Amino acid sequence: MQTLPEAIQEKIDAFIKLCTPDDVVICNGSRKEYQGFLDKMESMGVATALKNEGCYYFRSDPKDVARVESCTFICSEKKEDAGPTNNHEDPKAMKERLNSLFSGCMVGRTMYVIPYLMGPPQNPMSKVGIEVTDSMYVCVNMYIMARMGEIALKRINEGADPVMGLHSVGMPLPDGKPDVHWPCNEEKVIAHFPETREIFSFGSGYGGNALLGKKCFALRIASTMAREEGWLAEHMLIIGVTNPEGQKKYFAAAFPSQCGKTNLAMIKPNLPGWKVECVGDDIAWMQFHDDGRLYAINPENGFFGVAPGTSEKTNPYAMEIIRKDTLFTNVALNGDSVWWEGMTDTVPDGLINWKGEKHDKESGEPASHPNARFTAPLSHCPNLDPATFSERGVPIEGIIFGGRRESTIPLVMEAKDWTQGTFYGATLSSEKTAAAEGKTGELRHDPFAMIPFCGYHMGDYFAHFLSQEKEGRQMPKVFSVNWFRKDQDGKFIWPGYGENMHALAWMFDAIEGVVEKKETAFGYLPKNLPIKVDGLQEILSIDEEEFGKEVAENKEYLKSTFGDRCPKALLS
Ligand code: OXD
Ligand code: MN
Repeated sequence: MQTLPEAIQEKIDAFIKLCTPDDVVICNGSRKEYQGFLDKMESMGVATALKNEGCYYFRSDPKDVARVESCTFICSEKKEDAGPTNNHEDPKAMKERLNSLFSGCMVGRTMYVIPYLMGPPQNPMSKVGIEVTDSMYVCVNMYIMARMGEIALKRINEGADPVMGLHSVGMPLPDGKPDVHWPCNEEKVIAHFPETREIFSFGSGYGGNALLGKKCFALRIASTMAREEGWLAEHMLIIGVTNPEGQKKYFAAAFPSQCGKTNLAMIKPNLPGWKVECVGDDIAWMQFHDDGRLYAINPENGFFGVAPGTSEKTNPYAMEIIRKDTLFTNVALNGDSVWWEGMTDTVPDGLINWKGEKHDKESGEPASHPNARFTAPLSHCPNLDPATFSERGVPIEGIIFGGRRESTIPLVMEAKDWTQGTFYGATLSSEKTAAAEGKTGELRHDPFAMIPFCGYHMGDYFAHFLSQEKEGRQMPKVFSVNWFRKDQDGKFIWPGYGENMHALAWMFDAIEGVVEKKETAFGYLPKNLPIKVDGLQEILSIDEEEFGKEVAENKEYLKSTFGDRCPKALLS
């Protein structure tokens, strides 16, 4: 039996009193425990074992398939501290609502207490959390995505203060009522209390709504901790790039959801002599050290990647990662293996779609949900960077901002200074995708790709980012990229994937100061790249008039959205 420090036990006792589960289990995070959960779910018909070793298939309720931003709240004491881009609720009012929602919500279920560590065990930047949940699906996903059990308990017992999270699928089972394959509730609430560093999530069992270590802790709560403590919690991948001479530089890159972040994190370069290694594909915690350099860690221990579109062509490393020990959710079943749109050119016969029905190829409906996911261990990544779990983190020399834009934004450009770089981040925008609810295709402003994930006022966030520039610090160079420009016929101009290495190599050499650049008021652009692509010069240039208009519109957006809390330096 595991024990917890008294103060933490008291909080858990309060959760038990509120949720009234039939049973309580403190997870030890062992492989045996993990396998036990999977076996149990398999016997219940919730998980399907697949042909590949350690691989399982899950299907969610069709009403629970993505993050629910409309039900996600920042409950800061003052409304203005949540800012105009978050839903705000008064903490007392929200606690009342939560008390009523959570009251008796675990009747007939077991409560699992998951102590977990975000970040490499040896790294002082790592942080602990406790997720209390009634979902075994959450337990097995947390096992992969975080470091769960003893490792975190040890830190907690040594005095680390965990971020507390209470999660329930919101479907009690009174009087022996039978369970359903994916319990959830029509009413969903994902509430964050930045001042007390607590998370309450009700009604959804899916992804970022339910795996509280990820978006809720590592971004929303961590961003508020980072602001207070002077570091950065960012929606960024981390990669190490090595040039043919063997020099290495690390980059962090922010892209809105479903813009190819995982693919870039695992890029197999199509440029002789260059190597890219992956530290993380979604979240970076970064801090300047005494040597004046910015160091980053990946707080996660796994990949929660979007499956559709992943193939041998788009992401061969991901295809290798998911060959074993992987959980698949909402993909299509293909006999005893899985399939999704984009995996192969032709759709196999006999698929079972993500809703559990025979797939009708003629229907025009996809067989997998567009936000179907794989959950797989970081350690399976064939190009995992050797410093991923280091005590110090990795030194970041370049920060990249990229969106999905059909026009205007060039393939790659370099900001002239940190302020212009912060402007690139603050004005990031992208055409909408399926990771969150809403209409796809619309242009959405997504500063720093953090709109759904910043735990406080974005205007203050910009100021915090700007304030990182200090005497004695080696500021990373900042870049903007866009792989998604289209020609007049609506076809993508840039081949993308492995060829994105050309842009990475240019950025690497720009940091080294060994490239030829075109100077514009808005940043530096490559004169050329050693690749044959129709329309290359078009995407290596900006139309200064069109770009100037975009900049003016962006300033208007920043002013009208963030008002006085938008730093003046971004508006001048
Ligand atoms: C994600 C997202 O799930 O950004 O990583 O939506
Ligand atoms: Mn993400």
